[in-house]
Amino acid sequence: MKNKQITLTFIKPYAFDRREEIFTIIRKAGFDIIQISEPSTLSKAKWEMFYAEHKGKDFFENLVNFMCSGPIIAAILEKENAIEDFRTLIGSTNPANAEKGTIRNLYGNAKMYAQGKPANAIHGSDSVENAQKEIEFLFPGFQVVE
Ligand code: 3AN
Repeated sequence: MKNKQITLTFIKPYAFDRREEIFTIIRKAGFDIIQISEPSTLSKAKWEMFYAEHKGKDFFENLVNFMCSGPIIAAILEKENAIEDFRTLIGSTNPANAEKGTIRNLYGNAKMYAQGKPANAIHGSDSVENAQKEIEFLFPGFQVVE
């Protein structure tokens, strides 16, 4: 039996208008979209909670201000080895360092990122624990079936 895994993604402000193209890339890479949210703009307080682990870092204020500046669309994705494979598909955090052809390379804005606006297009959970926490945060009540 294949070992399926789920991960959490969202398209960030600035890349939101390119969401259809981005979801096409995600599907072509073999991910099943098992839940997708309505577009929504979350409050600064919500983003402060989501990114609580970065509180106190120099980029934190820019990060939460940028994230509440426009809508996101979130999705739960399923695939074998989803977490690691999705991180590979999106590329490095800074679009300037994101490998050619990755989503952050194609849809991030390195200039804005360098100016402190983290326009790196997309989020992907970095561990099983964080995927579960993030899914509970953005899809409250979603049942994670082991
Ligand atoms: P990733 O999203 O690649 O897992 P994290 O979790 O380290 O990266 O950081 C969360 C978000 O915070 C990133 N997506 C990015 O928007 C922002 N960020 C992280 N590190 C920096 C940094 N050094 N300068 C500016 N923004 C950053």
